[in-house]
Parts: sequence; C-alpha cells; structure tokens
Amino acid sequence: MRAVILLTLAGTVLASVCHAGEHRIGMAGMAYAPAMIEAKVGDTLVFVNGDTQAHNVLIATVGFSTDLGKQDPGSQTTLTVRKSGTFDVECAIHEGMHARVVVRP
Ligand SMILES: [Cu+2]
Repeated sequence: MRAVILLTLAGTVLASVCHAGEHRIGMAGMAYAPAMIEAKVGDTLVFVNGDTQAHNVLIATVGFSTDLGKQDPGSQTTLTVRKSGTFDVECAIHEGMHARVVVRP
C-alpha cells in the first residue's frame, strides 16, 4: 500500500515536471513539428532547428507579432507566450512553413 502511494506521488511530481510549460517545436524538412501547438499563458515555446539549413520564426498575427531572426542549423530560440489567443508562425525564408499556436488562459 505504501509503495503504491509513493509511486503515485512520484508520478505526480514527474507529471508536473513534464508539464512545466515548455513546448519543443522541431524545424526540419520545410515544416514545423508539431504544426499545431496548444499552450497556456506563461508557457515557453522552444524552436529547435534540426535541419541542415537556416529557418526562422516570424509571427505576423496582430497582437503577437515578432521575428526571432535567422536561426542556423543546430540552434534553438525561445518564445514565452504572455497572453491567450491564437497566432500563426511562419518561416520568413520558406514560404510553405507554417504552424499555429493556441494559447489558453
Ligand atoms: Cu524555413
């Protein structure tokens, strides 16, 4: 019984660590993966360029607009979301690269 309780507690702690509010988004093959991200206010998006070419994170949605600049292969950039809403991420270098982020309160 005690072991079950301890395992449950450990699971709860692990779960809270895993849900610490970080979302990793890969950039490779002309795509963000995942391309649909659900986050909460205060969460951090980590864009990881695992490709052999540079990419970019450009947000043109009103109220969320930002440009994280050219991102070289092997590098990562972070963006902490400060308010709820939905915005689109695009790569300024490659026209077809898109992702959508839904931020809940
Ligand atoms: Cu790109």
